Amino acid sequence: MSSEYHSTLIAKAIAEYPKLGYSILPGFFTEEELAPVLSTLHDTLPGPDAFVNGSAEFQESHRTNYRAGLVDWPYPSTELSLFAVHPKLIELSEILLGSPDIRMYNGHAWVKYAGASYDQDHHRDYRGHTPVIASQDPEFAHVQYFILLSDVDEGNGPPMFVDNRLAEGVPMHPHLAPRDAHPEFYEAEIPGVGPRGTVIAFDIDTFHRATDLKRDGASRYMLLSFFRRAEANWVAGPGRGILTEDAEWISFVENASRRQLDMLGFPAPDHRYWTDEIKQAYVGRYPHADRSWLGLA
Ligand SMILES: O=C(O)CCC(=O)C(=O)O
Ligand SMILES: [Fe+2]
Repeated sequence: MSSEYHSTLIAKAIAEYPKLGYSILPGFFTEEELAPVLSTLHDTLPGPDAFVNGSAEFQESHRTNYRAGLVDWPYPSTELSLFAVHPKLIELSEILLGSPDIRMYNGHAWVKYAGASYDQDHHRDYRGHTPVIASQDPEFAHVQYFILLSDVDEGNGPPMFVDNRLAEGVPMHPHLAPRDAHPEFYEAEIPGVGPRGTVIAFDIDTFHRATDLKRDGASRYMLLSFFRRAEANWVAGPGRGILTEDAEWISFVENASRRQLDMLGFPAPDHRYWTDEIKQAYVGRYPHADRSWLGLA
């Protein structure tokens, strides 16, 4: 986190994000940091040739459902689950949300293939994040990340972003900005391209859209991770959530740092919640988890 290049990316995000509503950070994650994630990626998502070589049924599911390649956090790969709350993302979120008191509230891993159709109108994403309306008050801020796990260029479906200053005064509802209503968004849109390891941070009120993968045989791998201010607890994705007994969840907890557990809302180590009885039961529930922060050996 201390490299000079990383510091320039943080400075870029601080300068751009409040103004544009998004910031594209190429090479945010190094090849070294990506390696364990890429080597286990296909435990969670099918491979790049899965569509081309896939059964008629596989192809049909991807053609008719644009989310067919989407898997909700926590993932079969623990490396990937932990990556969703990578210390560098936590650090960036603290900066962009303006507080250390934050949560990771949902995430997805998503593969897309040329041949399926993904093209969207510009939209804001809050409907999938809260049953109410996203607030633009900084105290209740969200930040969304698209983390590119494959190189993305104009040929493999870059997401497009609209400078938030163009959307000033546009009410939060309805969430869609169709082409005939807002042609200026489509004329000025910026593609979210970059080499794998690129992180795109964007705000909950930022208009953006998906595009088709135009190059034959192309695929695109992306991780989505969403953070919010802790107090904005009306925000939570409709994904699998954290109330799960699945092996994916248990493995995540048992391998996460204490700071990563903070992101999921685990009470702080010194919180009065932690009675001796609760500590013992917690250790029973997660037998392989670090317990040193509970004062237990
Ligand atoms: O996958 C993408 O490029 C963007 C998808 C998106 O914005 C959405 O489905 O809401
Ligand atoms: Fe979206």
